[in-house]
Amino acid sequence: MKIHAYEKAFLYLGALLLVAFMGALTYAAVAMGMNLPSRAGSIEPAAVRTTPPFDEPGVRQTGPNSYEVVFIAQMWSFTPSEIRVPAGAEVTIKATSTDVVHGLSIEGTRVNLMLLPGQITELKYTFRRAGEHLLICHEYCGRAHHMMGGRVIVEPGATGGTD
Ligand SMILES: [Cu+2]
Repeated sequence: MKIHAYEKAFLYLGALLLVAFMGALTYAAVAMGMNLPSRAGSIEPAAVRTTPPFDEPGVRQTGPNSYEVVFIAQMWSFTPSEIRVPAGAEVTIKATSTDVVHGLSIEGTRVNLMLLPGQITELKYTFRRAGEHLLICHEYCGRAHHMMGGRVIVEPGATGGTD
């Protein structure tokens, strides 16, 4: 059986694209350090406020240029509702919900998390530029969902400027 030349070309093209996309994914994950929000453990929703690290929500420095931010989401607010982190630092966000499903989105960034009761969600992120971002819940969570928000203030970092 003879394979038409065009058919063969398309087969090669398909294979080539697969390799190219796998390469792009690998590059993003390994070289650029992009990672998806991941499930970082389970937690008893009723005991969130007494379970570390959620017993002390907020920002804490964990290294020379790394920070941990712990958020609790509940109807209809975030604790804390305002955080300050330096630009250029590696920020590990850990968050969970005490009641229903909430979302945690930081406007203008790729931070977009689902917060499920019983689950800890984690994401590493670096804010490149100083500035202010809205923090919003993007998962309808009841009557006052539209009130559920806050602010993320990125301060000029030691390493970066305000580019
Ligand atoms: Cu909501």
